[in-house]
Amino acid sequence: MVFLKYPSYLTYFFAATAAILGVSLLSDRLRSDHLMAIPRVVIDNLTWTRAIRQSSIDDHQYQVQIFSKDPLIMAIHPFITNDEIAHLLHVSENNFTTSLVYGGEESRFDPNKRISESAILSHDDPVVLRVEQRAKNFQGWRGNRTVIQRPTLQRYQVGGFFDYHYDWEPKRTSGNRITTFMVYLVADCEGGGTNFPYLTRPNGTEWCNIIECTEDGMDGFQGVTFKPRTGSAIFWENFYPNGSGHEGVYHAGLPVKSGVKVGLNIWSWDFSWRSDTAEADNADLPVN
Ligand SMILES: O=C(O)CCC(=O)C(=O)O
Repeated sequence: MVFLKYPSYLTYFFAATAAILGVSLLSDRLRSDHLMAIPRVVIDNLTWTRAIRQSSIDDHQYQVQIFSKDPLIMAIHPFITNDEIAHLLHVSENNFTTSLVYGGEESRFDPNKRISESAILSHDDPVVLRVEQRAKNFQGWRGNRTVIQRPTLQRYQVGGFFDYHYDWEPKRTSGNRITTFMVYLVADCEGGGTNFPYLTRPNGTEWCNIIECTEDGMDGFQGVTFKPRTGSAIFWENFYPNGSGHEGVYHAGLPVKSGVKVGLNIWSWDFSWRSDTAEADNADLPVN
């Protein structure tokens, strides 16, 4: 009996040790799987195109405030750094041309609707890629059919403006501009705010560093006017979830009264978007 007892104690001892070791190894593995799973999921969510995978990690930090939930409008500061601004201005220096408006089939200069100069940026520039990546990361995963249009600089001198409009293309039935970043690169100006006439100005003074709060500042315009602030961005969604355009994001670039304003448009296109009446299910890819 005694002889038999020892192996049995030893068995208990080894079994208990193995169990403790096993549990601790398993919990280590679970812990490390868990730790590894989180960044993997997040990185996948943030990864969009091959170009983005190849570009460097963007560690730019910014603060975001939700200005409106319907339509979704957010203020981001600083969306872009001073060095990035200097670079974008430098590479665009000789590329500005008169801005056009799109009416029907053709684009034309119409001084009653828009006075500014535009310069389209290249997707190949590493700083442009980084800023595009930032814009994509901000929006999370929107599917394989969402791409960023080549970002465009808009330069407004005194008297420059852009009349009220929507950013989406009303004639399209599939594929459209679903979101907009209006980024202020140069804001050495009086006037030149971005006005949304159908939005309601919040009570209180909390937003007054971002929007015009005084009657003088509103200058007779209705709704909400975002003040140009160097480095900051306003982001908004152009459509309701059912695919119809959101009237709340009708907007204008108000006249610049003195100085210069340079904005940067970053538009995301979603080629899965369908209008209410669309039958087509294969949209063309973007032209640029
Ligand atoms: O300059 C602005 O404030 C608005 C510009 C704009 O609406 C546009 O470029 O589509």
